[in-house]
Amino acid sequence: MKKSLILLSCVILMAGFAGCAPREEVKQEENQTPNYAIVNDYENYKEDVEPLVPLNYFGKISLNEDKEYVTSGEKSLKLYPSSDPTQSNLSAPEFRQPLNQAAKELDLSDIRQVSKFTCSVYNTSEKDISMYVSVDFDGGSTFSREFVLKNGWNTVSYSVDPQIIGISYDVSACKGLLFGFDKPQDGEVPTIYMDELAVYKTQEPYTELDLALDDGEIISFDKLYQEYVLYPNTTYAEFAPQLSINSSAAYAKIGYSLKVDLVPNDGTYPAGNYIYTGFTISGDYIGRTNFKDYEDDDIFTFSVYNAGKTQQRLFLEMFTQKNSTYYKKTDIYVKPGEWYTFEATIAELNAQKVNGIKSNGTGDAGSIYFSYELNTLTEAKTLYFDDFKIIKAGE
Ligand SMILES: [Ca+2]
Repeated sequence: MKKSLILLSCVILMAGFAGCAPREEVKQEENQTPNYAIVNDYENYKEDVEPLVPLNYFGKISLNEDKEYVTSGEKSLKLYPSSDPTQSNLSAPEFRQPLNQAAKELDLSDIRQVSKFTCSVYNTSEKDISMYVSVDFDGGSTFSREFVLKNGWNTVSYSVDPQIIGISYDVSACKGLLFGFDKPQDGEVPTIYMDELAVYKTQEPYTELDLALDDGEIISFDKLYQEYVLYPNTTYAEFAPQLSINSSAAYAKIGYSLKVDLVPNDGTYPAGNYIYTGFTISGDYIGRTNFKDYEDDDIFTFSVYNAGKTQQRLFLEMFTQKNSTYYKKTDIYVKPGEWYTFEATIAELNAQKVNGIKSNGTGDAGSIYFSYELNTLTEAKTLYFDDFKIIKAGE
């Protein structure tokens, strides 16, 4: 579960983690507001536990009746995130708590007014364990945030910023909350209890975030929200590239740039076995730039710097909003210590045939994916990307 936690450093999305804060006081204050709702009190197997979706061979999820592990009502949720030790390549165990719960006629999937989710979690282990929380949508999930659970009861408070999430996802249709745990170490599986999952809302009307791009800008990494539209490929979770924003002018074209730390293959993947990983600039975000409005002669450009010791080959793939590839370039070779600047006219981007059909890809421009061979990457390497923009013809 290494979904680039680096990106969480920004205060906008930071969680408040109350540890063992005085829960009773908080409840009395906020329970009375109309903006509080119980998502799940884990009281009834059929309605409260059965709809949960275990992922990555989670382990066991059941209903607990032992009062010692209940903070509200009569029962709570019992979790045993054993994963499946025979499936070594699996991501860490997690489960999804749906927000649209048909059995209870409770639909909380519109999170536009949500300010935070809270729950009580009991860790039976003497050791601290980590729980990872994120919100899940049709197009993927947000970066997970880590909560360290002490032995005994913990209050978890997971703040969300729908405006920021709304740049990349449809915040009116959230599939649910994802709760994840590390894979068990040395066969030690902690038993965890969860109760009283609640949501707090605001009365603030929801407005989409003003993207306010500069003329021709696709992404410059200079605006605070832009770090939230980048996603590492987590297929090979331990080797996912680490994304962060660089503020050193030495590695930027203008302002800030995107820093991508490539995590080398430590021998886990054999050299001849071609596998790729990389990162994405969100399609929802690209769709909200002016990409589609440019003319055939206008030039799309970006720059990438290789701070490593050896040349780095990159693959660029551009997708439509419907996720079909319209442009692919597989021979981007970035020399060490140099900037490589990509340039192609809009016409060139749209000239390739996809499934035999010449596309108008930029007219429906979606995500942009950069990838590289993981199997042959033996050196930790840092790349910097910057200044994705359109230069109008003749300028
Ligand atoms: Ca309960």
